[in-house]
Amino acid sequence: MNQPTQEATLQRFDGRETIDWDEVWSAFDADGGLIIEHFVSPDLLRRLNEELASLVGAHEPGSNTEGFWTDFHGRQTKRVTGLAAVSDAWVELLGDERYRAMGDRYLGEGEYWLNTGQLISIGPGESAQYMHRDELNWPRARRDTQITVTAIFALTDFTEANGATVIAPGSNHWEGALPEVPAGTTTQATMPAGSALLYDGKVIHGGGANTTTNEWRAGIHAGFCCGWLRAEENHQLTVSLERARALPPDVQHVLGFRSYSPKSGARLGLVDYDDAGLLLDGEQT
Ligand SMILES: O=C(O)CCC(=O)C(=O)O
Repeated sequence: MNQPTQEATLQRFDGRETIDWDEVWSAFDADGGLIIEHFVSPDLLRRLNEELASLVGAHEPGSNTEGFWTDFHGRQTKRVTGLAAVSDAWVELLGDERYRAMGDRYLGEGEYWLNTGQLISIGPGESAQYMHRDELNWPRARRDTQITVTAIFALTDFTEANGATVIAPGSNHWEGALPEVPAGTTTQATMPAGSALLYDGKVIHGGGANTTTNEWRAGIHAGFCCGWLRAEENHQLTVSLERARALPPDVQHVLGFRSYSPKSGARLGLVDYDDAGLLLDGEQT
């Protein structure tokens, strides 16, 4: 049923308090998304913004790819990738156990990659993004299989005016590859800087319009995808082996510098028919 059954809204939690994670996951399952305000500590938020400021400053809005992707990307939007190569603060957040719990729960413990860790800065005058499901990155995505889950970490306040993510709660249950979104079924993920929007790859959403004249809405769009899928971002070409060697093992893994080796048995992404991590640990050259 692709119709609203109640007012479109997302449940909210407060990261400064003790969170009942069963409640978080039941909101995730029911609505396809939820907000944890104050997820990132003020100190980590400050370091993220400091470390990423020059990258964003040096980046031009818009996309190099013509056609559909120009609109999807956003003409007034900056998208910066390769963050793990330069930001220790991002590496720290990437290892956050509460964030990783989402991947472990929905995709299997340690059985997923960072799909992309992408700083999205929506600029003044940007129009609303095409509404989509993240799972449609992979054309054979099935309605009954969970292949991707995402967090958007707010680096600035997200407001209705500056482009807070538009989301249709409950659309994770809607039938069809990309059904129409009826009027009245969406809400905006407004949240203070430091908050996290966690959502299901099946939920229909998109960046909001930025109707301000001078505010940039910045967040890190950081999804996980199953280890048997090709990730959107090619982390192994942007993070050097030298940098990778200095990262914590769980971050090495989620960036694809270690192989996919699920409990069920398969092994993918090998080097010399062994775990790619051997390249990092010095047993291979
Ligand atoms: O920036 C946002 O709020 C959402 C962006 C998004 O969904 C995307 O680019 O895939």
